[in-house]
Amino acid sequence: MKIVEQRKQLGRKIRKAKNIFIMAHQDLDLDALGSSIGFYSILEKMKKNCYLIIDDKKHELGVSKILQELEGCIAILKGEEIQEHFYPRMSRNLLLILDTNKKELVQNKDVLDYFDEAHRIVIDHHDKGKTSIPCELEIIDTEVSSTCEMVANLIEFYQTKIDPYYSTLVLSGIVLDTNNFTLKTTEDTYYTAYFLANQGASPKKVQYLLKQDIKEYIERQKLMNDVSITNKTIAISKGSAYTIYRREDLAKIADTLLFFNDIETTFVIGKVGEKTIGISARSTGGLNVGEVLSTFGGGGDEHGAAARIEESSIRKVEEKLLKVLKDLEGE
Ligand SMILES: [Mn+2]
Repeated sequence: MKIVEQRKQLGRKIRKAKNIFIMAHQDLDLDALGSSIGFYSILEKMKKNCYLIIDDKKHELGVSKILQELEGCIAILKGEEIQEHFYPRMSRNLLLILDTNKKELVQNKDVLDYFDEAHRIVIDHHDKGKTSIPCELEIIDTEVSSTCEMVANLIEFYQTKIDPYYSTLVLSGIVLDTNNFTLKTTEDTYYTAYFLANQGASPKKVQYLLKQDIKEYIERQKLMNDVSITNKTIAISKGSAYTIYRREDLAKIADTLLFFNDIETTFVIGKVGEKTIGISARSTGGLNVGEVLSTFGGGGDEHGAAARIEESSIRKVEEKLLKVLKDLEGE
């Protein structure tokens, strides 16, 4: 539990700060939002002025339910508003970056410039890459299921009394990122879920937050119409050449394909823009999908990875993927 090991440095920075801003990745999901709110409630108990920075224009279903329910309970700012209300770069401002460590993925890139390296903290469970945000303190634990699990460990360590509703939100991030405790789930993950349930988290409410839009679901399942199996264990699925999918749809189908017998690695290829192809990959181990997709300029780790390829086609990307897989096999 890296977050508990590094809690002293973290605590020191938090104690010195007066205004603390929490910013997660674009296209907030339940892990990004749940961990932000979990952290927010720790900071509130420490009597800090805290703010959530949200610039997303559209929210997924679960996130918009939460934001509606929380209306008026938490302080939310747009990135540009920081400048209006606070002196940027003031030494008592602190930025917490959650559930991502990459510059291009945060809610608002400009916000990074308002804080120098000593006043930025990254807390994340994704691998680092070329575009990782420089900061004095980073707590990155790729062994852990989710950022929510990290924040829950901190809540437990500090024995912060958190509202059952907030515990529910933190649990929802764990359920999302582990795909219902099927991926990256360790005994610690189950323990954390137990801890949160003990704090009043409601599994029923988590299921409500995870409910999906049926039309989007049906659209997304079409990504499974064209699946081929290579080397008995690798499933490669392709989207229609006429449909543009959301990145998270590719990821969700990559998760789903892992549910099938013998399948250990999955790749989902689909259009994510007019001429942009996305690939999302998952693996239960054996084949390092982060390594595979790095040949496409993507990033990730052995369990999950993604890449975007500009000016390409599904067919070209599939051909290259098959070649990369063949080369790896020969090694
Ligand atoms: Mn996450």
